[in-house]
Amino acid sequence: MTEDITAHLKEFAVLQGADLVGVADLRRLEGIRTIPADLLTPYTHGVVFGVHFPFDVFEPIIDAPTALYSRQQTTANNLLDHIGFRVQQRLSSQGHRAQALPASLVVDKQDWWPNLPTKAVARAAGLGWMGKNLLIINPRYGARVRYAVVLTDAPLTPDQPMPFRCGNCTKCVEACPVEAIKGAAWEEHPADRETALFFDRCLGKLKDDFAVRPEIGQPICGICIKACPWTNPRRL
Ligand code: B12
Ligand code: SF4
Ligand code: SF4
Repeated sequence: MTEDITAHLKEFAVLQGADLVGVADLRRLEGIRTIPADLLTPYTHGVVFGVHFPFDVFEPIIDAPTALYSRQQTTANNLLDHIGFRVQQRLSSQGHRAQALPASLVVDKQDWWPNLPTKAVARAAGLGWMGKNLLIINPRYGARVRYAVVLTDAPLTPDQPMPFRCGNCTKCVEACPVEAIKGAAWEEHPADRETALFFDRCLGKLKDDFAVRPEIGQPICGICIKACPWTNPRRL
């Protein structure tokens, strides 16, 4: 029965445009910082969906993001927000609680913190592992996927997280223009973002350099997305 509800919900999300869908048991996120602090209290599961970019969008990215990538990131965010809204409507009309979280909303502007770190939910939902570049690495698309979440109390069947598969690879570490990626490894996730990154170096590059370029206009990069061998479909 819960399998049926879950399968139908996943099919619905795919019909709305999702390429990947997973369900996280929110008990796996115990201790994570949320805004507000009691955000997760009414909910038991997080439905996570992802939309991918073709590798072509990243191929021209050498040492800076492109105007095409910037525009497509906005399109992906809009699509994710649309899918989230529709999944939320469906769950709600079936009598369940549901709260869609947007693809890209920074709530604590000092600390660059969202309502809920999406990657933690995507990892718990089995959509990928947290790579050394602190991105979710999906076995099919690598890091060229954006994600969003709907929180719900619907009785769904959760997916299982996958193991860390970066191994000895250091491609993202070598590619980062500001040497922000430390190359650390972990079993599930780093204790905090400083374990993985020199955070200020990454943020500084995106905010004070890329985002102020007129053709970019937002803090994006794409270099450590492209560098990951799992991102490139022609790697084999
Ligand atoms: C603010 C923000 C930024 C800021 C700050 C980044 C940061 N890491 O905090 C800046 C502008 C620098 C940035 C940069 C980038 N971002 Co950004 N960003 C966000 C945003 C809005 C919030 C990130 C966040 O939660 N920060 C808080 C930190 C601490 O959380 P975290 O990075 O997820 O890592 C922690 C947890 O996940 C934790 N964890 C995992 N499981 C568990 C379980 C438990 C119990 C606990 C306690 C913790 C835990 O482990 C990590 C350390 O604690 C998210 C969207 C969202 N709502 O989540 C997008 C998001 C993370 N960004 C994304 C992307 C793609 C990028 C960039 C590549 C830029 C670009 N678009 O080209 C770079 C990558 C930088 C990097 N190597 O990390 C994507 C990642 C997709 C993916 N495949 O992983 C996201 C998810 C947006 C989306 N809708 O898809 N970003
Ligand atoms: S987003 Fe860019 S600056 Fe930040 S870690 Fe990745 S490659 Fe480095
Ligand atoms: S480039 Fe290598 S080390 Fe970095 S995230 Fe991808 S597999 Fe992991």
